[in-house]
Amino acid sequence: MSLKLGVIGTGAIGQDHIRRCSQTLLNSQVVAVTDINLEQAAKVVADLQIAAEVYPHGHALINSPQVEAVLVTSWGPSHEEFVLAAIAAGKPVFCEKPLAVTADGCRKIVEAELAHGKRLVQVGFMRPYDEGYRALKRVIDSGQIGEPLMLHCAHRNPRVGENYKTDMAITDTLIHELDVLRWLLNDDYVSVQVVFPRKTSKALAHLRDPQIVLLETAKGTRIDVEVFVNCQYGYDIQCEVVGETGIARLPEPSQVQLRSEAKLSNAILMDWKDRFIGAYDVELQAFIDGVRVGQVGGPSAWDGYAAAVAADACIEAQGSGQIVKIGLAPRPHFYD
Ligand code: NAI
Ligand code: ISE
Repeated sequence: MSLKLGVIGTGAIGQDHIRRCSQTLLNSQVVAVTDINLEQAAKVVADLQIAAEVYPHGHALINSPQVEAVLVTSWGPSHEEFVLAAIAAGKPVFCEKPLAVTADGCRKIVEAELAHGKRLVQVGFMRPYDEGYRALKRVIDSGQIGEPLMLHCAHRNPRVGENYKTDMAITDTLIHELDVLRWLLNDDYVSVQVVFPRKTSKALAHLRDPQIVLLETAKGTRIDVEVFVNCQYGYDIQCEVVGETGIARLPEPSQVQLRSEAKLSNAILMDWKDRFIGAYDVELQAFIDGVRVGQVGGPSAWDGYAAAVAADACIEAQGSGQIVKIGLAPRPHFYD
């Protein structure tokens, strides 16, 4: 039997996830959708030719007996409310990043899940499902480059819209590194500083872009992440791990190498949807399979909380220019 899913939020990633759950993945069926823009929700149902009911709001969808599990793909500030409602209804919930826009919000979700007594939440951090990051982790874990000492990373988007503010470079963009680098290194962050290089003329007046985020982990590994969201040339994710005896780099997504007109070239992708398409498929199939056997896994509410604690410190560091401590409480055994 297919898992009956309800999707809250039919914008860019909502549509993408509805398409993949309806057309690409196994054992899932989208039976309910909603959005504050109900016309858009109805249009998505019609365009994708799925038999899904449009609900008036997220709470009606969560509490519908038709819905067995919930996907939250609405704007970040609405995530906390919907995830808490899904936990209260005892329904598994896949929530796009960020789990909540503040660490306090994530903490409430962790506490609600602990009180429920069983994992219900998977956070949409897809990078741990990306083949390239998985290969990089295998090399680190094998000991082939010794202990990781430094990481040089970049998160570049071609451009962003006018609603994108300076703090979103942390909560919307860097949040992926804040999650995946903890997972890659099996370590937690202890401090952060944010520095701003010369501003690009391609960014709108209100946005400070690029930024360099300097993190330190509990084991003493130093990480620099360049966040540059108006780089123009492509969607480019880089990660280089410098170890004691060697260096390991995140592989480039595979593209045809072209010899033409006296040039040797490789295309660079322009869109996050294409760069991580395989990872999105695998993360959601894992959620569906997990729910069907009663075992939700993958990035947890605790991982969402840990990333949010670091994000809060990064935002403070953006404002002060100082080194800010990152204090994460010990992880409850529930999340081991
Ligand atoms: P979007 O703006 O294209 O779509 C968001 C949709 O949510 C809109 O249609 C809006 O009307 C709807 N919405 C807002 N509040 C709502 C509410 N209270 N109830 C119902 N619907 C509501 O944004 P996008 O790009 O689809 O992002 C959505 C979420 O997914 C964000 O949290 C974003 O950070 C995350 N995201 C994750 C990505 C990833 O790589 N994992 C990539 C892109 C987005
Ligand atoms: C977007 O919301 C994403 O999650 C993308 O993966 C990220 O690259 C982009 O900066 C965010 O705005």
